[in-house]
Amino acid sequence: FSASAKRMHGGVSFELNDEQKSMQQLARKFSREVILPAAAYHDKTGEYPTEIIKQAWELGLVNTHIPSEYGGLGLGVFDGALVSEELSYGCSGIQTAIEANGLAEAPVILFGNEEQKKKYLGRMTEEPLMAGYCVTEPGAGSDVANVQTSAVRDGDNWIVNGNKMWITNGGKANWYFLLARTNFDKGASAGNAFTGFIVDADSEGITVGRKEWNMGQRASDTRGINFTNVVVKNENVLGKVNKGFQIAMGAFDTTRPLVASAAVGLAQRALDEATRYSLERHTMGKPIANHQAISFMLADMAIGIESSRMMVQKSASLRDNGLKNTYYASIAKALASETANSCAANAVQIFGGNGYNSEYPVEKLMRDAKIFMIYEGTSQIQRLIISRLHLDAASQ
Ligand code: CS8
Ligand code: FAD
Repeated sequence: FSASAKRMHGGVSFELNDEQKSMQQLARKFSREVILPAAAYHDKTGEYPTEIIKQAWELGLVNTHIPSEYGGLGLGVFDGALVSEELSYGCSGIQTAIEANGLAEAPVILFGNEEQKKKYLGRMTEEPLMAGYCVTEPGAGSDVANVQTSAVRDGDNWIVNGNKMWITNGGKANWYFLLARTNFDKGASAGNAFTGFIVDADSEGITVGRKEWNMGQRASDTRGINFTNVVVKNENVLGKVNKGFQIAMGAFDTTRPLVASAAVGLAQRALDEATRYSLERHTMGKPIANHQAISFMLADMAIGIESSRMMVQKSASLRDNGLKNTYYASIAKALASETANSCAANAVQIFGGNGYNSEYPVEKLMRDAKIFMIYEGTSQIQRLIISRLHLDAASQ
């Protein structure tokens, strides 16, 4: 089609613009040349990838959503998703460490006042610092409304007590977004019971637990955090008192498409590894790619990846255009995380015995993939959100 014929046919252009292409290329080059070769080392040792994050930060691949007023690139969700996919291709554990900054920053970007943005977003662009998002607790993960950490007003301060669990960047963060209960009326709804705070990680009374040794994404730092009589200034309240649940949830509308794009990155890596291997490995006198059972597995992987990437782009574009995207963000998150798991499992299958061995890259992909179905809301919780919104729409 000529350009004018394309216009006549209408529809959406899936072509990236030049800026998007160059951002994608930058992230791709960095991921393949720096992250990918270091991935096995960080997986085996669990060592935090401080130097890699620093290099990524210098290239502008960290904190991509911070607005330009505070020193960032101010990328939208769509453009950020291009970066997330590429970084995750190299190692989703290292990508998660980087992206957890974005999750902690999202509530500040969306609901912070000018002073808070200058202070807490500004410093992230001045130095390669990390941040963490503290919502989950030992007894409350999917059920955020059951969060027990409390914050009680004391003059110009709030006194925070409680335990958070599974906090990414927990031991590396300079500051945390924290969700705490501030309304103790038994009948108070979730939407009126919690407040969001920014908490300096060096505050007295914060004790960070051991690094958890997880199934996969071992480069990432996951910890429990105890808050005992931690004093937080009233100026660090985000948005309105008792309206923190909406802040914690609102952030996910930005970050779930990004988690989904990271899952796509892992899935694409699994497909590329499996394709290469299936062309090299011969059985019964031909490359295994020429056995239909194998080539159809590659086709299934491609189907999952292409459709997941489309959902990432749709959910991200809606958000960037100021439209409600909760339904699509959950569809993208559920679809892409399950695609990553099926692609990684297929890649292991295609590698045969070698796939089960840690000298080859795909067993790591399979271990790394599982968390995509758990963090930022499990696959069951995504279905809960999708079904609620679907039925709400159906009853109108
Ligand atoms: O509890 C909700 C939920 O989403 N649970 C899953 C929790 C989750 O996803 N946790 C992830 C933690 S972070 C993490 O894992 C990081 S991973 C590592 C870093 C990776 C970096 C890449 C729920 C189950 C969906 C809902 O719970 P309910 O208790 O049923 O609450 P609701 O009645 O739905 O809502 C209560 C109020 O909140 C408002 N709300 C709900 N959704 C939204 C969105 N935006 C804004 N506000 C929202 N999306 C809702 O409107 C209610 O407010 P009202 O004012 O009362 O009407
Ligand atoms: P539960 O809520 O106890 O769920 C257990 C099972 O029951 C799951 O299969 C779940 O899907 C299912 N289930 C629960 N409720 C329902 C329901 N209503 N309907 C159907 N099924 C249901 N949290 C943070 O706040 N910040 C972080 O940075 C962070 N990073 C993480 C990093 C890692 C490596 C891990 C493992 C977790 C992280 N989390 C973080 C926590 C993560 O978001 C939670 O683990 C997740 O939301 C699930 O909560 P849970 O573990 O308490 O499981």
